[in-house]
Amino acid sequence: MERPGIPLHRWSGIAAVAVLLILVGLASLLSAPARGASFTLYGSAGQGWGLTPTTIASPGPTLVVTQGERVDLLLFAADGATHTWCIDYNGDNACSVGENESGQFSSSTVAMPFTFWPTGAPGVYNYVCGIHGGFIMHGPIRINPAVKPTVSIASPNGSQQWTGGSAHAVVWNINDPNDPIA
Ligand SMILES: [Cu+2]
Repeated sequence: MERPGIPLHRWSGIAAVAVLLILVGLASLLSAPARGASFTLYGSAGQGWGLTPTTIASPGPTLVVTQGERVDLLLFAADGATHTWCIDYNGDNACSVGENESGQFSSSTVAMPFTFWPTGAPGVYNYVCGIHGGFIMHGPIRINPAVKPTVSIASPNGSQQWTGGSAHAVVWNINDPNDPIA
């Protein structure tokens, strides 16, 4: 459409600048490091779980994660025995299919990394060992519901008349309670 005082070809240039700025903004968001929960856990068949090898207890430490958000575990076997780690969604003191179970780990010095996305409904469960069960090797894990991030455009607000040949900032505010961004 033609606007008084601003030739049509200028609008395409303005649009290009605006699109460029938006793309730059998106790129900086997408390249931000993935955020989520990460824990280091030491398991022991006779003692339970701990965040360090000297703080192993039963129950183990409370873990808090968010539904659908990435969780990174570093798993050690403090007693050198073979263990797995899972979330006991069905409460049977064992690891079943669909319970976010790790692979086996048995080293007290070399961590086995395990990344997963909690599949269960928000709530409090026990994490347990798939080999020794959850009678000693258990601890609480809380899955919080995911909260959708919000974004709003602060500028332009619809009343600006931009001309070509100069840069204009496209400003937005983003809020993500699960992954706060400074
Ligand atoms: Cu075990």
